[in-house]
Amino acid sequence: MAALLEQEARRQQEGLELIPSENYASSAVRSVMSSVLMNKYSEGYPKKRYYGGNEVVDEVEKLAQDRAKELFGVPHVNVQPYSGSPANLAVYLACCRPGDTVMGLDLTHGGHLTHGWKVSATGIFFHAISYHVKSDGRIDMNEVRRLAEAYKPKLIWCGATAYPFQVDFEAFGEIADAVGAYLAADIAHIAGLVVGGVHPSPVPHVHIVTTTTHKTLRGPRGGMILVTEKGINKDPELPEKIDRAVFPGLQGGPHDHQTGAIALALYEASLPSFRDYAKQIVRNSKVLAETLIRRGFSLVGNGSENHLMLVDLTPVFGSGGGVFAQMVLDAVNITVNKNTIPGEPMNAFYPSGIRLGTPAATTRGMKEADMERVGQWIADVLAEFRSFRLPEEKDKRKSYIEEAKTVIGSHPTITRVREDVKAFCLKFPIP
Ligand code: DSN
Repeated sequence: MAALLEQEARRQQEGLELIPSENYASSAVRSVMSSVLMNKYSEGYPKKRYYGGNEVVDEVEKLAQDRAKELFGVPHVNVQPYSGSPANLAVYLACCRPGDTVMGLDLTHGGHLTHGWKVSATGIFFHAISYHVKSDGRIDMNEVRRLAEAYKPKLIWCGATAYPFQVDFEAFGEIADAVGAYLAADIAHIAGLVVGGVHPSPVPHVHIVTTTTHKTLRGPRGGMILVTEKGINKDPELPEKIDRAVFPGLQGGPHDHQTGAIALALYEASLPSFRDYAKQIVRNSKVLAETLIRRGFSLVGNGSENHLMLVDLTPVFGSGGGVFAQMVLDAVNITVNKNTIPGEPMNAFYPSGIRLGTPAATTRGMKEADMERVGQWIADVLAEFRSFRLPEEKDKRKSYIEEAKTVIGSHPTITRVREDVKAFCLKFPIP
């Protein structure tokens, strides 16, 4: 295990992390995460526990709750969800009955699995209707309105997992109010941008907010559910319904070490330096997007307004080419994830795009000029392999990809760029 930890630390130090949902928590956050708090069981909530010995844990949880309430400006928060998906499932349990109609952004258009996608429990147990983005990459609010009026959903999700623009929470709020739906904003990706003041907050417009704590918020892995004033006005029992849905509805004992680390991350996010961090994430993303566009790449929506971008690789590799881009970039120590693009011509396993983002690189102190350098490397190496094509015959794909891996591994451009990326990364320590 020690050897594996060392290998992973080296991989992180010598590589460039561009997966937009990843980040580096501070060493203080990591210390709390591995602290004695992990030894405790504390089913229930502060002052209402099923086990003894929770006098300290009660204070830990209250600290996390108070900091979240203050930072996001909400009257109620639950800090116990193990992560984002359990947080979202708790919202369904609190607001809906099995079979109720719900609405969310289509997965291949940037939505999350838990916003009602067919293979998720949320799509199996609920009648999920999807809305989409338009050809300009932005959410089709006319379609959202039309579907909401036609289907009268109990719950509408706004927020995304692969969407390069700001979300118009106000417009969603008007639509949800008009049809009497609960409106939940999943800000897992953008929570740090909201707190940092570079993305509008959903809080005035929605009833519920869910988030993870480890993406742009830069805390430990974890989740939170916030209930807004607007939510309590719609349904005074909403805080209690959410708490009951998390425990005992879905979870047992909360992870107290995670709660403690969330409390610390929320403190870090309240510091003025975090606002600078959030601004720099967005600036870096814009420069990376502009560099790729200048080098001839096609971006969904032609840019980035937040921390991420989606590159449509159909002009480079044809359909399903995201897998080649991920492999080529992996070979030069640049980590991205293959991703579907709106109107995906292939499927989620062989998608036609990649998703890139700047939260982790920005934590390491990289700035605009560095992002331009990174964009040039990406363009240089992808251009070398533009002849790769995913075979139409399904049974030939695996062997073609294996052969492609061998070609990539022995290519001189790859060896050169990998050394350049490594030397570059070593200049930017990780916490
Ligand atoms: N896995 C997360 C992401 O990468 O966006 C969403 O759950």
